[in-house]
Amino acid sequence: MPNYKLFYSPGACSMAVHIALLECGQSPELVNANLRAEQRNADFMKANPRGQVPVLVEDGQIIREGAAQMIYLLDTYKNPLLPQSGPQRAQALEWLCWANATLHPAYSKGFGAKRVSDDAAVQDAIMKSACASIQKLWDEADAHLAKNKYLAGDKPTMGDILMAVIANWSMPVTQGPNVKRVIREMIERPSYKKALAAEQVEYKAAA
Ligand SMILES: N[C@@H](CCC(=O)N[C@@H](CS)C(=O)NCC(=O)O)C(=O)O
Repeated sequence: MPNYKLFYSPGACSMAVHIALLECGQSPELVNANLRAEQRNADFMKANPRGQVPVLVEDGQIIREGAAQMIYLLDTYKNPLLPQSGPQRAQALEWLCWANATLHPAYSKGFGAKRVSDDAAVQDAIMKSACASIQKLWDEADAHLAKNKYLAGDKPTMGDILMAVIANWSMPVTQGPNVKRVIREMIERPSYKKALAAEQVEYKAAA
């Protein structure tokens, strides 16, 4: 069995990789990257000079980018959260990439407002624009989930879990009833509960 180390930040996108590891029966060593502290974890900065979590280390080999890590793990352990082939795999990849590369960056735009300008009015305008984009994405997801049990069809996949992780990020947006139905189910998975407890994160978005 390989040894896994995960550099994470509590409740961040790294939580989805944490859950993927648990779903694959692995018990990673967890290292808090200290993203909010003045001094980020030095080993973490060496592993990813971009200063972003998640960073996964498998037997000493560094893997950056959350989507790559999740796909790699689920493929390695043939986990049904990412079907191995066919149209189900295409759908699961589409929605995992939607959460990782469309929904997540929309939030990042809002979170990054303070890095763009010191001017409160500019920050406010960036935040408003980010929230409008995020809200549109949640509304689209809700309409999609009104017609589909899960994002990728009739079975839960990794995209549902990453969506639930992102839904818990603090931003003045709302999720519709169909999104909430799915996230409520995701957070009941033993792996999700274990990750929340280990990272000491309270889940608020399901209410
Ligand atoms: N494309 C990267 C983005 C990762 C990312 O944005 N991580 C956030 C936490 S959710 C982060 O580390 N932010 C700190 C920063 O950018 O300084 C991935 O998917 O791994």
